[in-house]
Amino acid sequence: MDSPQTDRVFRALESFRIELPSWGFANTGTRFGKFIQPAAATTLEEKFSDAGQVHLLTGICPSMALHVLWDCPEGVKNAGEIKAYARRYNIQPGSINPNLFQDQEYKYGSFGNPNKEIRERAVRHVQDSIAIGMCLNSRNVSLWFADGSNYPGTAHIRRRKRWFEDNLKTAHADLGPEQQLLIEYKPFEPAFYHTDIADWGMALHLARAAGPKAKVLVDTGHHYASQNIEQIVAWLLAEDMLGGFHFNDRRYADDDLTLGSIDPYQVFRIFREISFFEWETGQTPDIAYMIDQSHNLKGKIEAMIQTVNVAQQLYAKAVLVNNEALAAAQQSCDLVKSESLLQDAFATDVRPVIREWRNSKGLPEDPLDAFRQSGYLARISAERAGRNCESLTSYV
Ligand code: LRH
Ligand code: MN
Repeated sequence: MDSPQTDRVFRALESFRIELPSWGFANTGTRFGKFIQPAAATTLEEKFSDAGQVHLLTGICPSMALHVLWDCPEGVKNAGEIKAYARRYNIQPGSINPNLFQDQEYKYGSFGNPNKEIRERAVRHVQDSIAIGMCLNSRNVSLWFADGSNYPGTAHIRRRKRWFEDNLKTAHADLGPEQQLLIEYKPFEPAFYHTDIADWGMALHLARAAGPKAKVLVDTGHHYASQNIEQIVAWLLAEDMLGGFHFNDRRYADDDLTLGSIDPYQVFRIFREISFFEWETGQTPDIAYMIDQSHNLKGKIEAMIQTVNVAQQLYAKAVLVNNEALAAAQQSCDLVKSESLLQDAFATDVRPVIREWRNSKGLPEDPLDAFRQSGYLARISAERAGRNCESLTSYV
């Protein structure tokens, strides 16, 4: 790599930050079971502590996303405790994720439920989540709705659409000056006939209908296998409606596997669209990069460090594409040249320059190895094993 390339990677690493999910540190499973890890985090403090380890070793994960009913069930009353953990473990509270999918009342939906009282209850939960975010100076309120149906004819799809428009507008009106709503789409699961916010177009429409402080969140696992995710990203960039990402990987559906474990070139192509947009427009889009994974088999902290490492590598590779040459090759329809410029960047080993950057920051060259040497895992395993083996009950 020549020095201009090294400089470009260093500049990219200076700005790249990725948010950790609190639920990625907890014992999670599938409907077929949950494999308890003695070291898993069960308390909010333990989640902050584990996230603090990942940030300490990588230097690029300064915030942790919170899921309201899992992390701050008493709402704003938990704010003081959360701020104390944020100070103690040097991790800021990140995006606030309401839980609109686990309460019995939400069997037939939340914002889309035919029962007016239940819709209002769901809106109040989002308003409470916005208030928590305001208390914690956290910018993003990240909305995912499990709403949908399992059988044809059982849901009034157009009426539910209108309820979503109205309720999102009501929520948007509560946002503080610095806050924004991120609307996440998902084609299916847990609903298996229709999902009310099933794709990027529906999320885009609803974000626009809600107000100027609403944008679209792209969860990489929420697409049909044959969908071109980077094209969706390019469109949302062009519309200035790309609010953020939930990164993970999948072989089949919303598998929530570790980023880059199945198709690293997919995430590279996404970062490349963003890097090309920045080069062409001179703008730095305000995008919230976040991880959304559930580590059912891998050690949770190791899986998180592995994910952050791979995300950093793919982000660095994406800025290595020679955009001048690419724009010229695209214009002259030189297909092989255009594609080769991406393949050359993707094939570039950026690990040495990332180690150099970490050195320059006083960070360990190999965060995973540093974690294994730290003794942190042995300590928390001893501290937490007792409680974890008891908790063979709820999902999270
Ligand atoms: C839904 C989802 C959503 C979260 C949840 C943990 O599949 O991606 O972002 O609320 O996972
Ligand atoms: Mn998600």
